[in-house]
Amino acid sequence: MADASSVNPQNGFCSKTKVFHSLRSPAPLPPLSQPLSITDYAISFLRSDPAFSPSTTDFLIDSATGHLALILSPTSIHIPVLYFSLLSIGVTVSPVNPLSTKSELTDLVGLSNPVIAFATSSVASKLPSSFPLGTIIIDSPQFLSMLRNPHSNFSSQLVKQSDTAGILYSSGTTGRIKGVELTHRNFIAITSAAQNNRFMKDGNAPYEHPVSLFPLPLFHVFGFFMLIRAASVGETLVLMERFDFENMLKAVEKYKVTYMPVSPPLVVAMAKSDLVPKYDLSSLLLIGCGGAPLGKEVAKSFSARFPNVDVVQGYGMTETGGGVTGMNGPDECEHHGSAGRLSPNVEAKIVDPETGEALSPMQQGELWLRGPMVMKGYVRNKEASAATLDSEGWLKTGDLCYFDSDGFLYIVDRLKELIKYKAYQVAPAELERYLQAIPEVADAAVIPYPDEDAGEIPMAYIVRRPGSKINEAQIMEIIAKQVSPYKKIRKVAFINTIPKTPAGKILRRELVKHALSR
Ligand code: AYL
Repeated sequence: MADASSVNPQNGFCSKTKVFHSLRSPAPLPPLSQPLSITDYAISFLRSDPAFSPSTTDFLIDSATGHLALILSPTSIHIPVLYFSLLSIGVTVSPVNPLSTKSELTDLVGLSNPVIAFATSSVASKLPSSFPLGTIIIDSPQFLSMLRNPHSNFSSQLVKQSDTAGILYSSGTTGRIKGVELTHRNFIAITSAAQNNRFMKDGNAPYEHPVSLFPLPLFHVFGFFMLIRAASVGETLVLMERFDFENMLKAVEKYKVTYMPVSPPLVVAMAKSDLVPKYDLSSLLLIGCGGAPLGKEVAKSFSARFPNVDVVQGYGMTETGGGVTGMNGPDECEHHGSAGRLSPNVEAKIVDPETGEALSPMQQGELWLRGPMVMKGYVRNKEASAATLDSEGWLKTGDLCYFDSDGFLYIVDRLKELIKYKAYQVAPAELERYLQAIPEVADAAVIPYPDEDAGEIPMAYIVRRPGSKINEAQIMEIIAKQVSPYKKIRKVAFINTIPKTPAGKILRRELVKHALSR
């Protein structure tokens, strides 16, 4: 920790240590030795509501505590209760995209080793059948009776903050998908940092009747974090089972929604769509946008259409359990291109990727983060964990960034191998594996290609085997059958050789340049 007096009060930069600190006072955290689940930490507001009693049967407490539950379900009103219940009895929660294919699910199950699965009847058949405690169907009487059993004698004193609370999935900076291990302490820390960050343009006044609407899925870190945050600040939550833009507008009007956490394509749609003027959206006060870059021009055209709605960006990663910047002062709404200021308890460094040297404000380098919200590591993957977390606890984000002289973070580019289709992660290495398995393909590489609606789409460069006439549509169709819809390859180009380093690493930047110059 830097000596507080050496930290610049304007931008949080400590010139001695080259570390950036939050300008806000540290958020208080409970002593680490106190047994505490994220449920008990977050839901004090809900506990005072007599209608709410998260519970599970004693069967689960005896047999699943300390183990992992896989959850495969579209958003439903049962999901928050299920997450909070399982977390309260020390079951690790691992939510998965319900659109995943069978082979993707087999990979994930192999990674995280669940003892039980919870799934809706519409998707359960995609799961392997081999869970020791079976599969519980969420839309069944059995599940509902579990939720209605309020008399569990489990002692929440048994959950330690250092226990694993969630395993979410990310491809990290390189390679294929990994299980991100997040502890109760990680979620307590990210929640405590977010608890006091509501603000309005004219000061720090909290909203009188906060209502938030999630158009985002609850299996992704953004939704998971926003759910815990909303519970912990006592917001009314409006959830959407299936995203539909017009239904979302209707819900804002009907429930007088004040706040929406969204990803960039939704800000684009709100700024442009002809449906917007049909609805009374005057309750909206704040849009929090994160997960992928939001263009400055998009933010400006949104603000022109909604002059009374603040737009702030937040930056975060699965590996930090939620957002580590954003909503840390009213002036963030005036800095459209920035991802906001650091939240309490987060430290940051900007590191020269070549020399490893820590840099000053206005200099670009890789963003490194440290704080109690940073993941424990990638589950059963020591190599990737060691490459991402250094011995001093710094998380290497793989994002090229800088801080300006007022402490605002700017995300310039991605150094890591990651495509963001909307806010979803697509790992090039995973698609390359599928492409290389096609007999007519000699070699392949996948890169991000810019797209107005999605931000980026996965594009494949293919080297055909001699004599092969396989075409763009055939390649796209073969892959579409094997992956979740957001991972589909949406553009293909043919090339004679894939450019590589002498060590065999794909030179993706060269391919991106090539794609853009076509
Ligand atoms: P993951 N601007 C630009 N890129 C961003 C931003 C942003 N505001 N936020 C995230 N990214 C990119 O694990 C960046 O490359 O989590 C980062 O390394 O799917 C990567 O997305 C992480 O992708 C919030 C705000 C949660 C954000 C999030 C994280 C969602 C994405 C809660 O309040």
